[in-house]
Amino acid sequence: MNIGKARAYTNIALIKYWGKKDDRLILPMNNSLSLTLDAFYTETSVQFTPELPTDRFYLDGQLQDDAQTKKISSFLDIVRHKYDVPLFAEVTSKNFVPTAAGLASSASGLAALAGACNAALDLSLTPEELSRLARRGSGSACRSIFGGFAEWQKGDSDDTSYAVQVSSDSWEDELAMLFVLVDDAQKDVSSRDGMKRTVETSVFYQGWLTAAAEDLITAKQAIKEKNFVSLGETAEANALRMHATTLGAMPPFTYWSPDSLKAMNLVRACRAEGISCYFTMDAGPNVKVLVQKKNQARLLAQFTEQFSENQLVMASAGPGIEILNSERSLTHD
Ligand code: 2P0
Repeated sequence: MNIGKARAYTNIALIKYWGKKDDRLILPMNNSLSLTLDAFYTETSVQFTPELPTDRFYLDGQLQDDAQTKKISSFLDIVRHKYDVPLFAEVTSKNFVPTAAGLASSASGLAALAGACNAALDLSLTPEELSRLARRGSGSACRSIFGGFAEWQKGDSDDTSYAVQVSSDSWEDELAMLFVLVDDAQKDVSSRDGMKRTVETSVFYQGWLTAAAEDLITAKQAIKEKNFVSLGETAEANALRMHATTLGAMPPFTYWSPDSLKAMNLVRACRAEGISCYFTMDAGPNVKVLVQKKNQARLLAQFTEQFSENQLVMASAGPGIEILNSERSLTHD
């Protein structure tokens, strides 16, 4: 069988995916919109083989235990079922992150795995089909099939829920994102559990859905017009709205740490000094700051005064998924 290998870059949502209407198929409650970034990516190779009695998963050179292999195996089960492959697989993954920041991303990881399966099994999937497949592994992974801006259109079935490229006339090349890594600790509430609890219990959830639909329209218009202030303001407001839903859940929770607030306040202070920049946050305490490339040095200088250098990573817009090779194994072809 082939060894399939792919590289996928992580993406950060400017309009967040927060809540599923179908947990098994990973169908989201709302459309989301992201920017793929070049600083963090995953390379994964996959080989299905009759010689294995179970799936084997190596991450950054380490053989993973059953618990750590579960998410990979669940995804491989979907592939085996969908494409009628009665074989276990060896999966080798490497996360490329500039620091030991614990920023391993399910978006890049599951997108790379989907791409590697596509190559290993000679599936010749279209980008749309690959996005649908990656979605089954992790929702946000469906957006990492594309470079630049991507919109995950929620759809209402397995066939109709996938990401598409949002054309921007290469405007994303003028943008950058500063990652402020405020905390390495394991998060208390996974994004999967957090969004589920929020959908089921948050008194603010309906408000989130109404606002997110409007935010998406505004953000897409801002991209079309290359209006940085409008895109930034909308993304920042959207992130705060998502995080507000967690406070209205039962039991309530938050992903913010004191250092998250410190970073958010610094973004506001930078704006007051004339540096146009906007923050967003995901299901963890790290803060990401959207800025135009022309201002990135000034932004970085401000953050360097309050955070250590190894907490700060500047990223540019990144490419879509790349199939690296598709070798034929000499031993069992
Ligand atoms: C996003 N997040 O749009 C949102 C914002 C976190 C906050 O997508 O359950 O790992 O595998 O579909 O994709 C993180 O959730 O969740 C995420 P699953 P995923 O980027």
